[in-house]
Amino acid sequence: MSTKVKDLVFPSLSYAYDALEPHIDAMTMEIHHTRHHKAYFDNLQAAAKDTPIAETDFMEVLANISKYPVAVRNNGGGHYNHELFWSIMSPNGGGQPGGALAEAIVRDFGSFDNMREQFNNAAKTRFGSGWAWLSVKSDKSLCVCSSPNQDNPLMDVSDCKGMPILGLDVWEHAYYLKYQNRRPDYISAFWNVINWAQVEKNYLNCL
Ligand code: MN3
Repeated sequence: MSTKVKDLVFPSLSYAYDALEPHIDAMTMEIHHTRHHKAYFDNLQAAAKDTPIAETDFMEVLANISKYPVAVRNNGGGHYNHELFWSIMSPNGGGQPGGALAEAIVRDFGSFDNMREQFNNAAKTRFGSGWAWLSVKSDKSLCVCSSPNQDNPLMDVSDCKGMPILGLDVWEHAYYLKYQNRRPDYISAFWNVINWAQVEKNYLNCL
């Protein structure tokens, strides 16, 4: 699916701001969506306005991000990453994936627990602000990595290129109100709200 930058839409959430309580609190969700994500979206549109970027496919922009201004890298990444993040969480989340994704996780990590441990380590050890990812590489294998700031594995600047199917925001704005400096507690809580049905859909779209 291709969407020009100017045709991107700021997404609404498919659940209420308090729906992920107690794991992610309502105030964090509301501020994160309506202020942080909205600012990335608006700033991306402002950077693209009246330039050829507005008419360019958003995925093409991300794939060639080194050729674009830093405002497009930060805000384009910010928009993409948050839209994915909202979609892979659910008040009915948690547990473990099934089907083809479960099989691929065992194939590539040995077990679900090994994958979770690698993901948690990537999220905990990302210094400063960034994201942890579960991605599908070009050879269709799964990999875990992290990226700084609003970068992601779609970008040509990434050292772990792939199609992200699960992402965790580890910027302090994602957890500070409830967890303060306890990033590991926030990372643990995240596993209770992962929407595995959506992650599996994302995985199948990569095959
Ligand atoms: Mn964020």
